[in-house]
Parts: sequence; structure tokens; C-alpha cells
Amino acid sequence: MTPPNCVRCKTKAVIRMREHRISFCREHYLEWVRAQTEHVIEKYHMFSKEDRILLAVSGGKDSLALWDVLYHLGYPADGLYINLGITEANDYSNQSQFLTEKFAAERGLNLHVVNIPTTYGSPVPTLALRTKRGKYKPCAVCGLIKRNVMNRIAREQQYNVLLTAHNLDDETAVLLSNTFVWQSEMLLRQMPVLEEGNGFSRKAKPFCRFTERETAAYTILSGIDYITDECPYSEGSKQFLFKDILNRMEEEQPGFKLRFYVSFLNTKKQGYFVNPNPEMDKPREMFICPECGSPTSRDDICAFCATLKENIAPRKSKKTETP
Ligand code: Q46
Ligand code: ZN
Ligand code: ZN
Repeated sequence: MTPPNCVRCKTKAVIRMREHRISFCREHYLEWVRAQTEHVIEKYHMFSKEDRILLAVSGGKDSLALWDVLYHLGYPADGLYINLGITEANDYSNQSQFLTEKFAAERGLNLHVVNIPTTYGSPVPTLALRTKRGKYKPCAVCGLIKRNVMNRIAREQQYNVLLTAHNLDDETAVLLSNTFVWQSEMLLRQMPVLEEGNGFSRKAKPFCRFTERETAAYTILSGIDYITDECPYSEGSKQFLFKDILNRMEEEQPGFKLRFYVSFLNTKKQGYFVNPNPEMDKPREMFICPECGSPTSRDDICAFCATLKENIAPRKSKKTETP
């Protein structure tokens, strides 16, 4: 079969997207990704060039691609890299920090770095190991730490928008897993944009409509040097199973993931997902955590600080020790 031509300039295409029935050369593909991102930012009213934007960057393909796209579109986004202190998988954390710093320096972008071992005394896997939640896998504690750090930096540095580079594969895997067990509260909250409230900045996901293949193609075709190793703790994650199911559906029916996600959002927009307790949508009474200054719904230290305390002084009772 003759390779397809770029739909714009008719030269040989480097990427063909069956889900959109289009093919592009390198130059027009990069242009298309940038234009589509701008379209998503405007469609979901994510942010404008006047906002103070902070992007969580991991050194991986998605976050560096998003930072590059925003840079080309003229959105003044600063980066936040969190070094988790993971040394396995070829010195994973230091290597990804190095690549993120190199990316930022090459473009003159502003990057905040938070080092978890220096700030909290131990790397994430060690912090997690000493807690009940992270006894077998550090991911739940890691997620809690990352969210706390992102919110804290946004608050301290007055960023009103916090971005993550979740792509369509991530979003549909979460959607599928929540649908399987009818996690209605999570389904209600899953949106491309979460408005600011209760002391937290607005959160947005400008890559939510691009597949992982599309973001990877952007990173490679742009010549961005990114970390190819996965975090060693991601192995065995249920997310991979859901992604695999969705990839098989996509193979059979190109465009399946996008239809699944967009029809979910449209159904929600039509009012089919309604909170049975409207009181829950109202701004809640919030407190300030006396330890870290985070807004919290608990009239006590926040969940993050409670986890760290558990870590510093593990509870001794048998009940606490039992998983
Ligand atoms: S970084 Fe952290 Fe992930 Fe690694 S320890 Fe688990 S949660 S897998 S996105
Ligand atoms: Zn072209
Ligand atoms: Zn706290």
C-alpha cells in the first residue's frame, strides 16, 4: 500500500490517524496538535493568556509535549517538577529532573523543583512504606503527596490555574474503571476543567482529547528529549488493564476512545449525571491545616499531614498494623 500523503501539502505523511481519517507530514502534524490544543482550551474555557498558569511536569512525553505546545501558542505557563526520590529504573527521578531542567533551559522557561527527600526527610517509597495506605504499593501516598505539593506551590506562588497533561488514554481508563464499579462521585467530578473553589486553584487538562499515540508522536517529531523509562512502581497497575481493553476497542473501531469520552461529557452536559445531594455542590466550610497551611474540610490537620505523621510515628496497635 502506498504511504498516504499529508492532507495539507500532499508530501509524504509521517503519521496517519485512522480515528480522524487524516494524515500529516511532520510540520503539519505539529501545527495540527497546537491548533487542536488551542481549540480545547477555548472550548472548555480552561484559561487565557492573562492567567497565572502552573503545569505539573514529570519529564515524560505528555507533560513536556504540553509545555512545548503552550510555549508555541504563547501561554505563559511555568513548570513544577516534583522529585520523588525514586532511584530504581536508571535513577528514574534524577534522570527525569535532568531532562525537565534541560527542556526548560532550552526554551528559557521558569521551572519550580520540589525535592521530596530533602523536604520531607525520605523518598516517596520509604515514606509510603511506613504508612498503612502505602504498605504494599507507594502510589496512593505518592498521589496524595503530589497533589499536596501542587496545591501548595500554586497557592504560595499565586497561580490560579493548575494544569496536568492527562491524555485521552488516561481519561478513558479512569472513566472505564469508575463506570465498572459505578463510582458516581468520581464520575461527577471527572471533567476537562474543575473550577476553583474551597481554596484550590482551577484545574485543567488541555490534552484530554489526544491519544497517547498522538502525544508521543508530537514529542518525537518535535525532537523533545523525554524520559522513556516508566516509574518502576507503575508495573501491575490496573490502569494498564483498562488501557489495554480500550486499545483493543480502538483497534476494532477507530475513534472509540474519543467517542466514549466525548459522549460521556455530553451526557453529563445534558443533565443525566446529577448530584442527588445538591448541598454537596455548595462551597463547604473549610479550615486551614495548622501544619502545612492547606485548605481542608477537616477541623484538624489535613489528610496529607495526617499521613506524614503516621509515617513519622507509626501507630503500634495491632488493628493499625493489619492491612
Ligand atoms: S509516580 Fe508515584 Fe506514579 Fe510512580 S509511585 Fe506510583 S503514583 S507509578 S503516576
Ligand atoms: Zn504537510
Ligand atoms: Zn496539612
